[in-house]
Amino acid sequence: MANQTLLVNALTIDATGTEQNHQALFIREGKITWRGHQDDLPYEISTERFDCRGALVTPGLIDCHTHLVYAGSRANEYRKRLNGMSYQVIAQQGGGILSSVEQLRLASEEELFTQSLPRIQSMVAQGVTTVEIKSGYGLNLKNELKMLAVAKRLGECTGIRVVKTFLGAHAVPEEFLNRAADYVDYLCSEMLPAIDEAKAADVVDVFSESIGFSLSQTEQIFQCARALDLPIKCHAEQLSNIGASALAASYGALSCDHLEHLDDAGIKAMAEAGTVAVLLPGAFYFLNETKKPPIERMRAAGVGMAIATDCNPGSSPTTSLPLMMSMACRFFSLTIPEAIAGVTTQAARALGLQQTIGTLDVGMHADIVCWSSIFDSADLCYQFGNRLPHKTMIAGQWQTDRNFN
Ligand code: DI6
Ligand code: FE
Repeated sequence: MANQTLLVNALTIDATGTEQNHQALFIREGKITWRGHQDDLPYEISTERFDCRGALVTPGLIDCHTHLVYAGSRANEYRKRLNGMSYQVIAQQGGGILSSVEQLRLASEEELFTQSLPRIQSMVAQGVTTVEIKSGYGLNLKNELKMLAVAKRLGECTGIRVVKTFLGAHAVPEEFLNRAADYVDYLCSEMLPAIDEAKAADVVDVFSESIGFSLSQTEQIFQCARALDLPIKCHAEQLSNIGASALAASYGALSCDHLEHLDDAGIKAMAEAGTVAVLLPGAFYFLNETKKPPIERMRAAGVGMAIATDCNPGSSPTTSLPLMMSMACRFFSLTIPEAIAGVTTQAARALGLQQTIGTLDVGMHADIVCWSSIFDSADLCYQFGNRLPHKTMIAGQWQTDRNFN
């Protein structure tokens, strides 16, 4: 019968990290409808079996923080940084995010799509089935809409789920130089309502930072998002602590991201609000940071931790979520189960999608990755940077058929 698949002999891992052998999953009409030990399969389920041969099967990976739609490159800044110039100084001198804004505004929608497509394809090839994509290099209505339109198109053409986030508050554009307050007014009164009207974004994000937007500007944007019923996220405490995470949590933020400088007040507020901490070890590595997010204290407080690539041209030019898992284990001392949860269940929570994706439970969308050469779940983090052969299913449809048999 069409629209159904039976996976058998799968190695799965539960929320505690315990491995389970000989698992079967039955998928029908795009959803998981049965899961358990294959010996317990009900007799009614009789269809052609797909034998996983004891290899690992995980939920599709979720990259919950990316800026993958961008134009051009910032390799020139990389050279400067290797010579000792800091990310902050480059930004203050008009480089950084603003140099990507300049390149993006010059690119047509078609060029932007063509340049961004290989990045999303590379993610899909590494097991990603849902990706969050932020705007934030347009910084005016026309160009922010252009970015979000490209994000939508990338989802349509690859089949991957895309969550679109409006990050108009990423930097103050040149035409508002030294007039950040005016830019935030423009964002709140014109850009965000128009983006909402066009249904171009699902979430609103703010880069709340000493070199970004202040706490009161951040709150103004959160209020505006709340009035439009849009969920929020926040780039918080990446380079300094200004209390952005506690503020975001008080607005019920889905996630606070980066968090190298997070303090106890922020941890407490996030724990109480159920706000997920999104760890971005690629940016930590690439910016040569030494201050780590307070993992132990977040763990003790029960703050859920997700892991993402932060794929962007300035601080994390990578598309490899499995590599980020490995870095989160090595740099931030996450356990293997935490790293796997970080790109599945916790990443789904960071996008507000935990009811439909991120686990292999019955009733969830059948977004599934078969890791054909992995027989120990630790291998997902251990073999760092390798592109492992796999077979990926999104909503019950196989996406790739690479090296499996
Ligand atoms: N934090 C980041 O890591 C990215 N944006 C942000 O607010 C970096 C964006 C860039 O440098 O282009
Ligand atoms: Fe970011």
